Amino acid sequence: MRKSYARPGGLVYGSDARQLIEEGRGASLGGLSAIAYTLVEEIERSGEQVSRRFAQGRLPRQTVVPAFLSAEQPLVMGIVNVTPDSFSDGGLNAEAERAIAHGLQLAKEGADILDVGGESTRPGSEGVSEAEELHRILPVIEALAGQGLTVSVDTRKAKVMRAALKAGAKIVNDVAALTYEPAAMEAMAEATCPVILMHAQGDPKTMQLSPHYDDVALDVFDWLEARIEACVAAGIARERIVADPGIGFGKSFRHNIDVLRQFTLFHSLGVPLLMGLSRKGFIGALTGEKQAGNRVHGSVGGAVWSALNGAHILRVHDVKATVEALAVAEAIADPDRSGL
Ligand code: 9MG
Repeated sequence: MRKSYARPGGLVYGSDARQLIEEGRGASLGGLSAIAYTLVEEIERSGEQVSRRFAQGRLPRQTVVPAFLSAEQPLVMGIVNVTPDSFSDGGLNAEAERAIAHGLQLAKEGADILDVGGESTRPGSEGVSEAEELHRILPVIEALAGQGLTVSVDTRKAKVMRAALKAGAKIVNDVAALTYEPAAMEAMAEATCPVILMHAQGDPKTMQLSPHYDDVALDVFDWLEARIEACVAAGIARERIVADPGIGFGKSFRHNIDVLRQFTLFHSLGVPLLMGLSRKGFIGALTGEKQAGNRVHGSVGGAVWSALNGAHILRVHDVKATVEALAVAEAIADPDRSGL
């Protein structure tokens, strides 16, 4: 089967981008006001053959940035894991107390969204029961949302989605893109909140054993496109959907690099994009840092790359470092706007 794709290129930033967009000589990347694309890589795939050439052109579908995001700069989503710690004394939900304090600290550092999750999705990890997941996350969501903070819930399960929304979460982040159980799609069709659909090949327990793609960026694109269409058909408005290529989820080192290098391709989906690469294994492979906690600098480098390629949300552990790095990149691109 023959299929065409379009990957924006020739990117221009800041005041130059605004001018090109205004004059119609460039188009807004992902609906963002400070990034313009001036070229499109036309990609044709037929069986195993892929041809590529840059040309003047526009994407078939323009992303409209919904009100919960910003058309000016990416939002920073801080990661709040509520998973057991071997040092915990087993006291009255000590994990929740620690997670709440951590979430408040990330908000202080500039996180726009706090992503609360109670089930590890790291490679090789086992799932947890619905009851355990709820026990872990509900007090944390209630406390953080109660402080007026925007909370997303990181879960694959319908019952957890519903309970989290009731407890004050405003966004659902699903690493299984509503495929874990049919009820997840039903829960989201009944809700009105934004939903993040992430690509994964396989499940967390086995996904890194032997990931395979014909062409990783195009295969992930096709999969996300099909998921978006399935969600729209099920009654989830396109305006509620954010797509995420799922770095580290059933992808080798080289797959991750290829997805990141061609990240602008995903703007052709016509929905906002999330990038999550913080502290992941491929950053460790590139920097030589075996301990995830030592991967801050490499992660910030990847976050800035993603921002410059039009990510609407960056999911990160290290909020302060990311916010500061983005401020530098934004000021260089647009000094007049940053009040310099
Ligand atoms: C929960 N989680 C872990 N990694 C993630 C990523 O890259 N994206 C999203 N959306 N969620 C993630």
